[in-house]
Amino acid sequence: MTETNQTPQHSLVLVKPDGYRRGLTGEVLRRIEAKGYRLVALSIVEATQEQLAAHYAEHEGKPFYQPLVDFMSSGPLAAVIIEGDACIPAFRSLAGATDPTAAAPGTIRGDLGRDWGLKVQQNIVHGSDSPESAAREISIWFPEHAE
Ligand code: IDP
Ligand code: MG
Repeated sequence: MTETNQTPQHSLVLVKPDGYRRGLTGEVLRRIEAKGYRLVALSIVEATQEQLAAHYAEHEGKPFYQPLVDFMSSGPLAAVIIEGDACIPAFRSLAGATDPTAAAPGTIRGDLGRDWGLKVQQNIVHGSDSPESAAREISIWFPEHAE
């Protein structure tokens, strides 16, 4: 008999305001589904200052922090919970490197993103970087799904 994990992994994905504005939400979701992961919650929202302060607390004090918060407040974004074994590292791999110029072709940021000469990199997506981050971020964007 094959043993399987009892609880599938979840990751919090954001299609950032640049991706939403450019009509790339469907393309991002398509890549997640084509990879084999399931969408379990999806919401188009305008982020509150409280949500962004909590979500990006680790970056407070860095030079790109305020530009990042302003960018993430610049319009609607799509918040998504995805599900499936190893979806946290797998989505980071689909997303590619933070800097869209360095992100490999074939990745979301490498294929769809570019440097616009701004103080913050507009790189289309966010994905949780660890199970602890995923649990924390899911509680920020989807309190009803908090684990
Ligand atoms: P990640 O999104 O790849 O996890 P983080 O280091 O968590 O990258 O940074 C959060 C976001 O802040 C990035 O996605 C990007 O939008 C922006 N950012 C990170 N580092 C820089 C930088 O050095 N210059 C400009 N913007 C940055
Ligand atoms: Mg990060």
